[in-house]
Amino acid sequence: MPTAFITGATSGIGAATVRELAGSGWHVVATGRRADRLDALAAEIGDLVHVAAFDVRDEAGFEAALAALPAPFSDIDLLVNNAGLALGTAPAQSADLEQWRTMIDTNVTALATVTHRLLPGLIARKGAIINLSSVAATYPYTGGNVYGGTKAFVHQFSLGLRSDLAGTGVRVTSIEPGMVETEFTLVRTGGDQAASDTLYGGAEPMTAEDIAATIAWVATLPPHLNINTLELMPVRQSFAGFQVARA
Ligand code: NDP
Ligand code: 8X3
Repeated sequence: MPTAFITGATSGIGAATVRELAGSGWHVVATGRRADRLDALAAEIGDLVHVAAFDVRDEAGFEAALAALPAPFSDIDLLVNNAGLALGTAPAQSADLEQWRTMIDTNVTALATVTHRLLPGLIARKGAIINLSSVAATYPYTGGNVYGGTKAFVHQFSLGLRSDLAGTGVRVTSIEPGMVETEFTLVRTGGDQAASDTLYGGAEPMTAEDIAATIAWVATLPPHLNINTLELMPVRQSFAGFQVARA
């Protein structure tokens, strides 16, 4: 069975994707900063999972984790670039610059670094890359500023990879979900459970398992077929109109 390398596997979409792929017999490298979460995942799933705790922004930590991968986990067929976060909902003019930097470092720089490092092996194995973008890449909303910008990068980077990888057999997909109830809003609000419950309450949001099933579907399509971009929303979420700040 093939091997997947999943960033951000300690919660939400990443953890659900580990369960989904390992449940189908894949070998999975599950990564993230919270080692206790990863250990619990390994204990739950067993030998099909290899865990590696590192901060995705720490290139040396990432390299050390790669160097420690035993066979068959070292032969990566699928990279799921899932680690990411939004911080804050303030408009740009009152946003925290450090939060902007953290989002850019994690969602853009680290994602590009991981991809660059794993590309030679993915090309050798005619593998696949699945990147987690967002509807925030396409539809701006107040307070989305840099988060949306980072996810627009992920979208366009995915398409650029498709161009560059022409003829290699490597597939690249940008998955672009709307509301998925995970720890995402807890992280964004600094741990405000009430804010998270209010956002998702009555919205019938998508679940991490919904997105994991989509990732698994994309990853197991026939090798001649590439989903470029896949946008998903809960039925209860849709678009609002333009705003006009009248004089
Ligand atoms: P969660 O907060 O539940 O999971 C985020 C994951 O990213 C965690 O495993 C976290 O691990 C990891 N992560 C964050 N920062 C780092 C870091 N510096 N180093 C390593 N790992 C890191 O959120 P989701 O599951 O919802 O988010 C997964 C992806 O999906 C993100 O890229 C997000 O932007 C995207 N997305 C989410 C949507 C939603 O509505 N929930 C919608 C659209 C896209 P740890 O903290 O242990 O390091
Ligand atoms: C997460 C979805 O709408 O909160 O990427 O930006 S949203």
